[in-house]
Amino acid sequence: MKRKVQIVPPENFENLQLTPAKEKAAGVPGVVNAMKHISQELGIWQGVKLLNKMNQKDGFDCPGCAWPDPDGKRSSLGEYCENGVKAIAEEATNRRVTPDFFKKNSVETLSQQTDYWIGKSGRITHPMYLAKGSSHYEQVSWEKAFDIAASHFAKLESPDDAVFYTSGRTSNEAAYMYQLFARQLGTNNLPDCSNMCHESSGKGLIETTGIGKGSVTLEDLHQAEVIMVIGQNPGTNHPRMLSALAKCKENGGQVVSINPIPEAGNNVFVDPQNPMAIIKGGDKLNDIYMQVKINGDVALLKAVMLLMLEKEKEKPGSVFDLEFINEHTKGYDDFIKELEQNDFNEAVKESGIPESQVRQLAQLMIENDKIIICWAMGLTQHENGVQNIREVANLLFLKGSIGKPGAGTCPVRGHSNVQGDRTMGIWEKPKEAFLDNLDKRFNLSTPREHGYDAVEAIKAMDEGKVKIFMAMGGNFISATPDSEFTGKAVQNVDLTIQVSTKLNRSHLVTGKEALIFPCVSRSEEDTQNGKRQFITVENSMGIVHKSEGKFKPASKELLSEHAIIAKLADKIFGQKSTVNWLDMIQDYDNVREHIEATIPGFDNFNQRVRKPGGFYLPNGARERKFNTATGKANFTVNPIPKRKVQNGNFIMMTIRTHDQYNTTIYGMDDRYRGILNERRVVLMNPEDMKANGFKSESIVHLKSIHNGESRIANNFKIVPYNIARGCVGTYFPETNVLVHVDNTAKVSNTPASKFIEIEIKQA
Ligand SMILES: Nc1nc2c(c(=O)[nH]1)N[C@H]1C(S)=C(S)[C@@H](COP(=O)(O)OP(=O)(O)OC[C@H]3O[C@@H](n4cnc5c(=O)[nH]c(N)nc54)[C@H](O)[C@@H]3O)O[C@H]1N2
Ligand SMILES: Nc1nc2c(c(=O)[nH]1)N[C@H]1C(S)=C(S)[C@@H](COP(=O)(O)OP(=O)(O)OC[C@H]3O[C@@H](n4cnc5c(=O)[nH]c(N)nc54)[C@H](O)[C@@H]3O)O[C@H]1N2
Ligand SMILES: [Mo]
Repeated sequence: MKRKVQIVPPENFENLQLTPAKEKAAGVPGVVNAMKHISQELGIWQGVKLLNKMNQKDGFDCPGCAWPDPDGKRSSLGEYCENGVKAIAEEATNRRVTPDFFKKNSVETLSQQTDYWIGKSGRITHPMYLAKGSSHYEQVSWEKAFDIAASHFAKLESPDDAVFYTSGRTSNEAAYMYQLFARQLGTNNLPDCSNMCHESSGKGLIETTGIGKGSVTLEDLHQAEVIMVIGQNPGTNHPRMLSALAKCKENGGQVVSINPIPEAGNNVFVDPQNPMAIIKGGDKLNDIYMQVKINGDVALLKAVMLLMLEKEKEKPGSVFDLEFINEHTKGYDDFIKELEQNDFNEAVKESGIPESQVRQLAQLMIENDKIIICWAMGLTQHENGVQNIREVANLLFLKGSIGKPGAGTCPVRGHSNVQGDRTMGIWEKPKEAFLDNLDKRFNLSTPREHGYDAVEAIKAMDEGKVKIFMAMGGNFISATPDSEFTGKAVQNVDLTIQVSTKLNRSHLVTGKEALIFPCVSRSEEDTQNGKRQFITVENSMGIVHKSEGKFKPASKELLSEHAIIAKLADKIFGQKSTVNWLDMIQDYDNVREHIEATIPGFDNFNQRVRKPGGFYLPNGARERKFNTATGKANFTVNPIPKRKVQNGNFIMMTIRTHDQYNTTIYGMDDRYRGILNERRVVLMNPEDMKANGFKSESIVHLKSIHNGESRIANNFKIVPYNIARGCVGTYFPETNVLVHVDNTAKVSNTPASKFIEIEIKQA
């Protein structure tokens, strides 16, 4: 019998409370809020002990974001932020999901709960199995769990009928083993959360700068004359970045924020680790705030570059870095030709920003040449996401603002090791040279055909092509677009396997059979072969460093991700395997030796990573060595996007609250935005409310339209907010049901989660 599980979270309201949006980020309220979370999850003393180990050189890496730690001295108060504390509290919680919990609750009843409730039920303690047609998970031994999985792998007609998803928390070592496992099996079906995140950055940057990562270091941010923060909310999602912005300002730099809403951290920042700053009331971080329309960024950059060009023409060499352009770039003439075809007034209008402000920004660009552009999902999750990034690169190239101190590209990564996972080969489109290295090292013949990315994997599941779906972390059901469609697609799969720390919707909306492999988290001790192991991660700036868990695992039954992969692989490939799987978990140094032998930049890995602070990976763009197809930094042509919505409809962006980590809901408040105790809200400009007859807290239903198909989500409350006209904001994952699976970025195939055309109807 088919289980009737709920794919989309319930559409009930909590109890909305509106307060004024905050101007200041962090500070005392941040500390208080963080402490509240930690004491709820694990008690105050245990919490403080835990915090002291976070982001110290001998401690563990914060599982929150990928922002780098300072290279030099670390604060004795601990290098953490409010949201890092929440991330750790969530993972170190005392609550447990035991076999008894699963006995009491069927998957159907659990699926009727909100994601918040599901997540708060706690850490999973034992391997669990959901048999075909069964309503409840049952406890199984690891042996049995691996047997069940292996029997499915043995039945596969083609290795491409299996898909291996990765979320970005997995360590370098586990990621390396996981991709090797998939490739030994014979598939490149390795979609990851990056497909939904910074894929557009990777694609845009590889083409233009030759490396799919940013070029700057933390020190560069401190030295920059201008930092532009476009499409990013650092106050909530990368709070430690605020310290870097504050340093830049201390050194005389200026910060520009470009966003449809004025986010708290961009305005005033109070460093919670600096008592003086708390007393003083904080630094104003933002010199210019520009309220761009959703997806008005290319238009804005064009308008700015037109003004720069005008000045440059008056006196060649006075604005552009002609030496850099001549020596290091290709495509300048074509780029300028297209730029000149744009009408300045048109571009200004498309951006939604007053002309005087556009001129102000252009002036900054004309007068300075140590410029850094930081961005995140506000640029990548658009149909033209890749073009957005390419246009950012164009602006930096004009100024020669790359590969020198205080200048360059800064895509601010999401998950704490998402960048490292890619370096380790978690990618559906691997490079030949890397596969050749694997073949040589392990005596394999790895597949060359590219695999599915996240959206393609959903479509393959929908078409019944996928027999096994395995996920190394993450919450595929709630994180992916088109929830109903995706949920149904996943239910076509024969077996889904989740390697997880905490319960989430992906354990409830499953394949016909399902396995849960519970694993050790990053803050916990990992002992193999009687010896304490450490793992390594790579942060947003390409620094590889070690991380060692300090706390007792949540349950004695947990295995590390590494052990899970090794044992499963050993079971499947057995005696004949040319890869010695069990050897790798004798000591993770052995995995690191394989990494060193197959991935450039990891020479003397085991020695170098033991040095406090770790080491930088090679980065061509940082040294003006552009490893692109042309061997130069490539200018590109990116016309202003023409995507329009029908009259009366709105453009919706789906964003994070201050109280969530992607699909993990820490709490019900979006404190900085002043929206408390409710997630089903629509942030709308008061003028738009008036024009449409909505009042504060009016109840509405949302209908999205894409290529003539619609999707519906009911019950949201209108919240008056300072947001660009014609644009609205809602929270994900609640509104993922509205993101059509075909609404993706060209080239990167990233869901356009920041551009959804919707109709809003009074309930
Ligand atoms: N606490 C916490 N930290 C996190 C996460 C979390 O959920 N919680 N998630 C992690 C992950 S995986 C990621 S990828 C990052 C995400 O970090 P962000 O990208 O900062 O996260 P979003 O909430 O998606 O915010 C996107 C921002 O872009 C703006 N925006 C939307 N559309 C546009 C546009 O068209 N143009 C411009 N200029 N701006 C636009 C929005 O108003 C919002 O401020 O954070 C990471 N860190
Ligand atoms: N509409 C909309 N959709 C989006 C986005 C958006 O802005 N709007 N953002 C997208 C982005 S940027 C991203 S990155 C994706 C995120 O997609 P995912 O990475 O798939 O989702 P998360 O919510 O981060 O995954 C959380 C789960 O990971 C598991 N987990 C946590 N720590 C560990 C660990 O150490 N090991 C293991 N094995 N498991 C662990 C827990 O079970 C937890 O429930 O979502 C995307 N979806
Ligand atoms: Mo992300």
